[in-house]
Amino acid sequence: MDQPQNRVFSGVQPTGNLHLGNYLGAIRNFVGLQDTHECIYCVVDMHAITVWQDPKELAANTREVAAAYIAAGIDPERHIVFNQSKVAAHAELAWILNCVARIGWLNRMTQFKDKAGKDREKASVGLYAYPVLMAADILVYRATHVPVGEDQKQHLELARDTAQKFNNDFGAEGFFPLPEPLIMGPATRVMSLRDGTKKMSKSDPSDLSRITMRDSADDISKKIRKAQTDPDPLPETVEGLEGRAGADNLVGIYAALAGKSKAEVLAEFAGAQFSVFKPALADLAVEKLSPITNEMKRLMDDKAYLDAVLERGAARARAIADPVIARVREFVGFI
Ligand code: AQP
Repeated sequence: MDQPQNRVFSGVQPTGNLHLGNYLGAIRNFVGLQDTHECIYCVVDMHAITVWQDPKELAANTREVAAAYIAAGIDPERHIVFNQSKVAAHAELAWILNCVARIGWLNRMTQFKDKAGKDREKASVGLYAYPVLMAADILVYRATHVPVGEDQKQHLELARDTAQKFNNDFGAEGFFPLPEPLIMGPATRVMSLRDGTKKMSKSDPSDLSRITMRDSADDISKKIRKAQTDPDPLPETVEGLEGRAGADNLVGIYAALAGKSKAEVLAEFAGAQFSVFKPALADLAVEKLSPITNEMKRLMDDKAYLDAVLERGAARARAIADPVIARVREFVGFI
């Protein structure tokens, strides 16, 4: 079986409130890889149900992520866009890898600790095993590269460890590649607008903490105006942002949206008060996000088109995954 050299796999959960962090940390980078890589972009609905999802909302949110991918510039004709639950090989490989990965590895995963919180006993088994399903998602396509935000780095390491152990245990040297994370750009970790020390996230109870991909121009301006900062003007150097989490976050967002480095942004705005910088950031965010938001809305009204994209993508995904899973069954000794 030939090993592809440049195959990208990544996914986003359809859990609603798709935000600027998902866009800058992941989706925008997905777009940029299309000319150099063979890309498989998944709406990971099986990951979403590791915490309770209303079934009707899950369906709508699945279409929303597909619409965001396409509106942001992913071409579903050249590359593969589909939702995970349509391709059974993800679940099948996840079970086998559950028997390869070790409990000690999962016990170290900080995302589970964060998401399960104090009530760990009541978290679903799926939430705990989530990183193994993620390993299966990647390995079932023998993907070589995985563009993700910073928060997913630890899960990627677990995927690499799992691939390596499978290859060793079953005498399958080189069968699963060790996937490389691609953590790209100045916004690999966009922080909450209300608390610059916390990641911007879909589940934050405060809507003011995030800019979503559905926000109107007014919403975006309002949220940036209310973003937490400090009374000092912007510094001249990146070092000057140390200990100023809110300011650092806004400069990082500006840099990512403008396609500049933080140093370049500071060269432009050094000494500026937030009363000057925030409106400039709001204008830039509206300029970059509004065309995507409008296209997303248009696509969301065309349910038949989105469903057809996902169906076709799933058929193409199965064509890659099925021979891999067939070979895995042989390695394991299933007849
Ligand atoms: N704040 C962020 N900054 C940069 N990248 C981010 N990503 C998520 N948040 C940020 C990246 O977006 C991709 C998809 O994430 P996901 O939807 O699969 O899951 P998540 O990381 O759990 O997303 P959230 O928004 O943080 O959801 P909740 O609130 O449920 O925890 C990934 O590549 C991720 O790195």
